[in-house]
Amino acid sequence: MGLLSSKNSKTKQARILLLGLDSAGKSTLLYKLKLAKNISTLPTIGFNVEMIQLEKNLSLTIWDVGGQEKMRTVWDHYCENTDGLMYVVDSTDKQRLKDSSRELEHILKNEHIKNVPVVLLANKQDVPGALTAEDITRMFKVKKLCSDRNWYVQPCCAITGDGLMEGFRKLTGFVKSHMKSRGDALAFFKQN
Ligand SMILES: Nc1nc2c(ncn2[C@@H]2O[C@H](COP(=O)(O)OP(=O)(O)OP(=O)(O)O)[C@@H](O)[C@H]2O)c(=O)[nH]1
Ligand SMILES: [Mg+2]
Repeated sequence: MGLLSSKNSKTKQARILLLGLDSAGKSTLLYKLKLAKNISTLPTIGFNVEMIQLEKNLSLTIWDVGGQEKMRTVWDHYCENTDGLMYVVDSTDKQRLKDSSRELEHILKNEHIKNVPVVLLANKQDVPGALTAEDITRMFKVKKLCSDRNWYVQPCCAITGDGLMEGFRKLTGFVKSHMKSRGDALAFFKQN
């Protein structure tokens, strides 16, 4: 999928947290992106971590944390040092949309990810009747929920890979400007 493999000393590292309810498609999309193929997944107990480089000078360390109810209680412990949040929604799971938006609302209150940019992936767009990115933006009240940070809602399909690169590129762009503004603020405090 056009991943870059070269590394150089100027390559910065960004920590990306990949969250969403169980069965949203997090592990499927992570390995589609990493290996460019479909793997059959099992529910993630604990986490998967993979490094992916989509562009020169920025390497993403992606933490895919299991989304089952008992796992959600530990999401907070993964937030420290996070530069970007990728939140995956199963756009066909209409019964659990409220649960998903409640979990997103909860995690966004974590002090460690204050102002950290968010991309929501409206996954499983290959399934007829899936909610659109616009539906999810409205139902999750994303504008209000994310008023203190950069955000975007990207439709995708983890099986075909459609929309994945776009979603990660969007997040990467946000992450770079977030890191830069944080770096600028640090430099300012050091000088003054
Ligand atoms: N039709 C369709 N199925 C998908 C898509 N993405 C994932 N799936 C399926 O959804 C199921 C769950 O996918 P996982 O990637 O294991 O979900 P997860 O979010 O990692 O789940 P946990 O590890 O339990 O948190 C699997 O059967 C996948 O094949 C998609 O875009 N379209
Ligand atoms: Mg998983």
